[in-house]
Amino acid sequence: MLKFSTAGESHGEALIALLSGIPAGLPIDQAFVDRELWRRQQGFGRGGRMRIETDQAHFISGVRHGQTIGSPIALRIENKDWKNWEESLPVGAGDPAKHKSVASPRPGHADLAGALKYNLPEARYVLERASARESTARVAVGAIAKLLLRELGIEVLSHVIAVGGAKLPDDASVDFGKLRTLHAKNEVLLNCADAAAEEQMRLEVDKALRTGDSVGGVFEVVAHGIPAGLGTYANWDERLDGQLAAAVMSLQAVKAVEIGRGIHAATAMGSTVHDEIGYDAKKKGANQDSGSAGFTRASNNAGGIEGGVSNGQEIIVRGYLKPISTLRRPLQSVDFKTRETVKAAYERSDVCVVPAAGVGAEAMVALTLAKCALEKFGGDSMLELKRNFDGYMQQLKNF
Ligand code: EPS
Repeated sequence: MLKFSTAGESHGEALIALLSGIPAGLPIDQAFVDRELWRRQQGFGRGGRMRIETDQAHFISGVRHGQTIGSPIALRIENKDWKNWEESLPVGAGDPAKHKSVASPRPGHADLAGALKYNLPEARYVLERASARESTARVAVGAIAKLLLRELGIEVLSHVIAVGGAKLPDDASVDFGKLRTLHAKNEVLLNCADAAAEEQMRLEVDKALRTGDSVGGVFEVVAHGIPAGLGTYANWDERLDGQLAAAVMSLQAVKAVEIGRGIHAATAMGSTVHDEIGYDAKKKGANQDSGSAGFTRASNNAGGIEGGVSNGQEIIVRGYLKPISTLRRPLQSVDFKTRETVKAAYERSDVCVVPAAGVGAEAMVALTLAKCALEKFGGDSMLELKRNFDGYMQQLKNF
């Protein structure tokens, strides 16, 4: 069973991740893991914090001589900003005069609900754990899931399809090759595959920057090379779409998740939405199509999942991100101490994080797919996993 958890606070000493269930013998490419962390830090609209941090995964256990050994993998990512917070957020009692409180909760953030829940007089500790800084640890373990999926011929990437009112045109064709090109870039503006749309998105972020506002958007995660048969309709909690939706919804600031063209489909006629089925005997034996047993589709509005089961098409998951809730021009709030109407607290923040959230969602999708793949194929070593996987792929070819 693939399981992971994270610990750490935004301005604490470090972030920690623990991942168990990865078979022995998976080569760990440290440069790949760190590049994924770098990708999460990019994008126009990121705040000053990203100039302080250079996120890198320090492996503590579970990896020896460059490979997994079947034991739990523990890793640590340093918060370089910690040196600026050691006195205001000490583990010991410290000097209360140095404490930096969050005196009035920010609408949209966890501040108020968290303070009420944990009976805290103000929101400092709430912010520290609710912050999207935590997604760094998810991206690190997500990178390991991606390395595992790569061994099965599966890749997971994302792109940005909307920032505020600027959108990638509906008819823009972004195939997986274009996503690979985007992924290879060493400079990330808004991670959009269309230069004209990306420029419009840049203007949206610019407007938010100039006006002390923030802006949200939509990212799309695409999983390529998925064979038919991951997930099942047999039990509600084993449906792949349900698992993916929960995984992506759990990311900070995501307020809606869509599989394929789900939102469009809800208001369209069935005849225009469902993906007609064809068959191509030549494709059946070909490697690139072995996952759908030669069956073809005229479209992929289902986003690669029907009945909670992958159908051999690309899996497409979209995440809808609310605008960051910390505003330089804050909204109305109430002072925790006096209960007087005041402006919400402001602390250095990002203005737009849609590309970064897309990278976080890639990690969550990769972890979910890796979990489902391990449930279906099993194996304590990579040799055993690949043998089981190859056997199933042969079965699909023979179908
Ligand atoms: C983040 C780092 C932190 C978070 C930010 C995400 O930056 P800073 O130290 O400047 O506060 O605050 O998360 C949010 C803006 C939020 O509202 O959750 C990161 O590494 O992604």
